[in-house]
Amino acid sequence: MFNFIKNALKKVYTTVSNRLTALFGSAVVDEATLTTLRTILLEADTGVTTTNQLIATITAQMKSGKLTTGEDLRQALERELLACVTVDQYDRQDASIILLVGINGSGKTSTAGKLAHLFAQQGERPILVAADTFRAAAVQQLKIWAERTNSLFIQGNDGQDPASVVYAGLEAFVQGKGTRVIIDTAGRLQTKSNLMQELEKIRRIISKKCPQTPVSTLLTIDAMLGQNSFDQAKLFHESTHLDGIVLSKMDGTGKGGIVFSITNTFHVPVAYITYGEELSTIKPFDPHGFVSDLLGN
Ligand SMILES: Nc1nc2c(ncn2[C@@H]2O[C@H](COP(=O)(O)OP(=O)(O)OP(=O)(O)O)[C@@H](O)[C@H]2O)c(=O)[nH]1
Ligand SMILES: [Mg+2]
Repeated sequence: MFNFIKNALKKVYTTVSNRLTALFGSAVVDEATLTTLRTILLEADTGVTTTNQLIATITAQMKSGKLTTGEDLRQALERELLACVTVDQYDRQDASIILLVGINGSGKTSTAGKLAHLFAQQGERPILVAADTFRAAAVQQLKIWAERTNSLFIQGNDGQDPASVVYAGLEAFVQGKGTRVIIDTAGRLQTKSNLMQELEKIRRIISKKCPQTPVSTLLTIDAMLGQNSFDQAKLFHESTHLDGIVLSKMDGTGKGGIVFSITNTFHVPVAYITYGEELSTIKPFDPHGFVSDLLGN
């Protein structure tokens, strides 16, 4: 058992796991068992497309006689869910520049602070860049996280071009004032073309100023929004290159299936999950641990 932050995700695990465990106890798996499995997956936010794919694969295995007991079903589901979340794995752990994007309230600023904490604990010196210049309160909010994590804080004036604040942050990085740059952006860009232009401008500044430095663009998604978060994820996916997803507020949902539908739909790996208001409530996503705990292994 991996015990992947089991307590924090209790809500996810107890809601989904208990129902699955009951199915895995079946002596014989039949059509009715798979109908129940389908309902559990859908209610866990796995989404219609991903759920149908999973059920189709498992049905084929049942029909060919390879899957007859509840234990066979557990193994098959584990294999398929793992395949879903390991096809695309997050490989930018070493990125020195992290750009956080996402819609209003999805958890960008909190994630920026939590990442700073995570890196600081590993002996790094984070630089937090307040590129959300649309609201003074947004800058203030990040400043508090910077103080809590002892990070260098870079801010601009109200309404200043976000890209120029990013430039100032990169300048500090190039001068050796920090080892990781974490950029918090605004979530309130109304149209896709606005969004695309804004993110492109920031990306351009980064590649000009730090051409050799690995960059990671992370999209924060509020796990509590479930399938409603898909339209937003789609907007960002179409507007910029995404390296990973931060699934935020996992503590507030009993529906772990969102992990599978997001990765299966967008082919962008979950990089981190967040699960609370505290500094330490962030973890790199561990696909094996997550699946194992979800299945009640
Ligand atoms: N329970 C819980 N709440 C969270 C988590 N992450 C963020 N929140 C809360 O969600 C709300 C929005 O978080 P922010 O970090 O401000 O989100 P944002 O994307 O920066 O929002 P904008 O700047 O308005 O676009 C705040 O009230 C946070 O405290 C989490 O992991 N768990
Ligand atoms: Mg914010």
